[in-house]
Amino acid sequence: MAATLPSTGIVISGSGLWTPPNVITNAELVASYNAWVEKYNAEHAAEIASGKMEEKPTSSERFIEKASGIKSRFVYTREGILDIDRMRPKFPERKEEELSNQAEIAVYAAREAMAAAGKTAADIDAVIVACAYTQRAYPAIAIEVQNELGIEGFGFDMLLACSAATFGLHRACDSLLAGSAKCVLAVNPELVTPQVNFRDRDSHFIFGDVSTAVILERAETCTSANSYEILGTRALTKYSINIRSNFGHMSYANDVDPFGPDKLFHQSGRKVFEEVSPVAAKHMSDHLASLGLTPKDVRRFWIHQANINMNKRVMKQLLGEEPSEDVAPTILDRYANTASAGSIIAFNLYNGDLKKGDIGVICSFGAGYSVGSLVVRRR
Ligand code: CO8
Repeated sequence: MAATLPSTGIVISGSGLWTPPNVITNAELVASYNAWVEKYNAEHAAEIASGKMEEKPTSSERFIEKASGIKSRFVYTREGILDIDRMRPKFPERKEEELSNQAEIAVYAAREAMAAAGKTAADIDAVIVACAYTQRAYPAIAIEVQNELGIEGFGFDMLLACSAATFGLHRACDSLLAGSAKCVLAVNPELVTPQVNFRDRDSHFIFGDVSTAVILERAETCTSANSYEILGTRALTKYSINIRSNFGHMSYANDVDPFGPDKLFHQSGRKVFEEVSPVAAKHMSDHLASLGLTPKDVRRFWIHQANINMNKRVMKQLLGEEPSEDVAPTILDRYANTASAGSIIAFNLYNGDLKKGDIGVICSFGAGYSVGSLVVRRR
């Protein structure tokens, strides 16, 4: 490790996590999927027998756990997801005067992060809502969150799929460095189950809902007993159509089914696995080197949580060996893939034991493709 490390002078002074109260296990998900497949195949028995249609294969708990490491996921609501005549969550539409579902979960995590950082609304002057989807186009969810918390200043939404949270932290850090904000609340209300195709065998098991939040400020204003100095941030994007959702405002004018399968999450999972893993490992290695650090100098990696095998591969490429849970904790077994929030959940749950001077890396990777990292040091 270099004797003197560079620093941005910006700190993470607190984080928050809202975990939904509802769980769906792999067994429940597979039972529902397979019941739907059985019904589908029975309804199309004649076309399948004549070769006009292919029989749909069943899903399996064994495959899901082996291929992804996911055992269960938290969901905002279970209602509708396992019902084979619906297979999507049921969210009663709220009145325009009511708090939106996404702002509601953003506020839960935000309040926890503010308490951890010892901040009140009066201390904060910027809100970034960074996540894979926002439930409406405008007004920005961030402005609703700002209003609900009583924060003066400005707020905006930012979409970048799996890297939204880290890129949101980058924007927060840049705003603090530029002096356009003095204390930023960056929130990730990942309400993703409405975009999961629960009738797609390849991806019906991948996602869960969650909300995370982080407070960033200048070191001079930080009073938190548990804070992390940001040594540097690094971002990379490279266009790929291998993870995609075509849902958007153009659907109304496209004369297509606005709820068709391509409007939901879909991916070529194997290609993503092969293409993104080496990029993520190189990204972290290059980022650390630019700061005078090596992967071995890092006490803990809080990395994106999409797939256990992918995480192991990225970390093995980086460290030359598989990391222990202590070095790179896993949360996806119980949370599944929570879009951009995975690395922040890991940070929230597993940072309290680090000692002054310990180095950590927060890193996300996924759709875009995109990779975002922050190298931090415990204060
Ligand atoms: N049950 C049983 N068998 C199955 C199932 C299933 N459910 N699904 C597939 N199989 C079979 C296949 O048919 C195939 O059979 P065969 O060998 O006979 O052809 C076999 O299993 C192997 O299939 P795959 O090669 O596809 O399986 P993998 O080992 O690659 O595992 C994964 C599939 C788990 C999807 C894996 O490829 C993966 O996780 N890849 C990484 C993808 C990733 O991380 N993507 C990130 C996406 S998230 C993101 O960027 C944020 C987007 C915004 C959030 C959206 C929220 C809705």
